[in-house]
Formats: sequence, C-alpha cells, structure tokens
Amino acid sequence: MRRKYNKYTSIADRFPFIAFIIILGLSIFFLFVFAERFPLNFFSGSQASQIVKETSDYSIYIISPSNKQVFEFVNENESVPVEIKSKDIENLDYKLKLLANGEAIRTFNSPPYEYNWNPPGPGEYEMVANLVDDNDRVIASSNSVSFIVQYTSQTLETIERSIDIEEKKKLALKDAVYRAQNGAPIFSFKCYTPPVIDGVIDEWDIYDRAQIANPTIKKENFSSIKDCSGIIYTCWDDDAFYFAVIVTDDVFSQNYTGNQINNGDSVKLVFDTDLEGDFNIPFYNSDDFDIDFSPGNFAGILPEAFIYFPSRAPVGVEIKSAKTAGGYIIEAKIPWENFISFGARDMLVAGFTASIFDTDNLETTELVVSTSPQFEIYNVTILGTIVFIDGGDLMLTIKTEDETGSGEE
Ligand SMILES: [Ca+2]
Ligand SMILES: [Ca+2]
Ligand SMILES: [Ca+2]
Repeated sequence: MRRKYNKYTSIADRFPFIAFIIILGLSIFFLFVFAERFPLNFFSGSQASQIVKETSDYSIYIISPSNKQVFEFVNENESVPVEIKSKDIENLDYKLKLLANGEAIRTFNSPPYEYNWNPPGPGEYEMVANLVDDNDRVIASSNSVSFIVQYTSQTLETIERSIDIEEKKKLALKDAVYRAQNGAPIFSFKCYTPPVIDGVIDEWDIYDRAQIANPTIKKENFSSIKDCSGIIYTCWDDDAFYFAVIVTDDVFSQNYTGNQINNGDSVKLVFDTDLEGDFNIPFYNSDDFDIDFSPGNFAGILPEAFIYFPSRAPVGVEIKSAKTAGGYIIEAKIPWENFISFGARDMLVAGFTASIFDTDNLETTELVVSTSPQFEIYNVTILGTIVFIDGGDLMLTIKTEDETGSGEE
C-alpha cells in the first residue's frame, strides 16, 4: 500500500498542482506591478477612476514653493511665490484650483499659474493644485509640496548691554514724551572713535541695528524683503550723527541728484528733534529734518545728501557708497550744525524713521520700506523713536569681554 501511495505522488502526478501555484504566483506578481503603475482606484472600476486614467497624461507641477522650503519672513506682508507648470490643460474646460492645507486659496481659469500667496500665519503648509471640472470634481492633481513659514522678529536687534546701560535705556524712556505706538525705539550709542566713512562697514557691529522692512508707501508693490529691505546702524558724538545702511534691492536705479534724489534708489532719514515742544503739530516744522541720501549710480553720479525739509544743501556731510551683489551700502556722517540748534546728548529721545525709497524700472518711487510700521513724508505723528545713549566706549567694553572670554578657556 505504502509503495503504491508513493508512486501515486510522483512528480508527474503533482504537475497540475505545481502549474496552479506558478500561475497564482505570476498573477500576484503582475497585480503588484500594475498597482504600482496605476492609482489604486483604477482597480475599483468606478467612473471617476476611469477619468483619472484617461487624463493621467496631464502633468501639473508646482515648481515654487519647492518641497521642504523654509520661508523666513520678517513681517506679515510677505508672500510665498507660487508657480505651477503644466502640460496640455490650457485648452480644456477645466480650472486649476490651488489648495493650502486643504483650503482653496486661488482658482486659475487660464495660465500663467502664478500667485503671490500671503500666508495667514507661521506654520507648516501643504500645497496642491487640482484640475477640476464645473462640478468641482478632481480630474487630476499636481505634486504635493510642503513648506514652512517662519517669522523672525529681527525688526530690532538690541545688543544686551551692561546693567548700567540697560538701566539707562529704561530710565531715558521712563519720563520721555514719545510715541510708543510707533514701534520699538532704536537705541543710538555715542561713539568714542568715529566710524571711518569709507563705504566699508566693519566697525559697525558694536552698535544696535534696526531692520528697514515695513512697507509704508505704495505698499501694494511689496512682495518680499528680497525686493527691497535693509539694516541701519547709527551712532553719534558731539560733532555729528553717523549711520550705515545695508540695502537689499534687486534692481538698482538712481539717475537723480539734489532735491530729486528720492525719485531714485535712496535712503531717507527723518528726525523730529523736539518731541515734547510741539507734540500736537502733525506736519514738519522748524524742529523737523527730512534728509535724503543717494548712493549715486556707481557710473558718474556721485553719492550725495540733500536736506529735503527744510529744502537746502547740507554742510559738511561725508558720504560713501558701495555696490554689493544684492544692493548697496551707504555710510555717512551728518554734522549737527545741519540741525540748527539740535545736537544729541545722553538720554535724549527724539522722533526718527529711516526709509528706503525703491525705484526699479519706473521713473519714480515704486515702494518705500521703513523702520517704523508707518511712514509718510510731512507727517511726524507716525515717526518711530530714537534714544541717544552714552554707554561709555563700547569698543573697550567689547574688547574687555573678549579678553575675559579667551582667558576663561
Ligand atoms: Ca566705515
Ligand atoms: Ca516736533
Ligand atoms: Ca531699486
């Protein structure tokens, strides 16, 4: 019996069973290959999935923002540039619907599929563009990109000073009449060695810096701080006010001189030197000074300053500029005699706003960004605040700290 049973289960006898296993194996293999190539719902046989199959030739691709991109914004006016490339969808009766975190933010009826999207706040966003029909049914989808929006509060970079200086800063503001609602005050320190006005700004990092990035005039033209923004350093002594500005400006244009400077790329400083005396007078008067600084055009037109209000050429101004890869630098000294009877002194609080006037392709100003949240010419009520502090020789303080630091190592 046993031998007979062995004979019955020989290879030849098992063949149908082995063939069945091989066919089953191949079927599973091909099923996986197809599942990889086609969307899962292709196999469900529903009508919607048939449409997806038929339109899988449309390629919709979000090229900006890129996946995992991090946007570091300094204010809420900045936007994420969205750009979508597509193939063969232009002549269809479909619309392209852009979604961020599942919410529709823009519907395009035709190309170009470009949009500057102003995000509602910081966070991680997922963006996808869907090709939809009149019934809002999704015909095809783009790649999905996720990106991060962050806001860095670099509006002011106040260097942490000694206890004595920090105390002075508080004290200066405590009893001062100033417009606290116009942004955080800028602290300007006395210099014991005046900066060298040469367009090289190595010596400025011991002073506080302020960001010039709030769009204030023609702000509808603002999209990103890469278009136009800057950083200003200031200091003072008994002779003069000094500043250095690093401007980011993608298109440089300055063809003007004298009282026309602010039609081209330039920097404007406005001072309200007596805040308390005429606090309720909104327009410029005898204690207010509006000064324009031009970097020149690096091709014949020299850097210069002009007092826009009260309109006149300044005296004794030293100014140097330098062209940089992303914009330009201005470094300047303005003697106090230009401010008639005003000169900075320790703990004095004044109105102050620094602005960058940006002209790119037109004949006149296209955008103004400022240190204060608001700015307009001839209006002193929206100026920010500057606090003049004598904190001793900061160069000495920094050096001492360095030496202590290296000694401890
Ligand atoms: Ca210098
Ligand atoms: Ca005033
Ligand atoms: Ca420009």
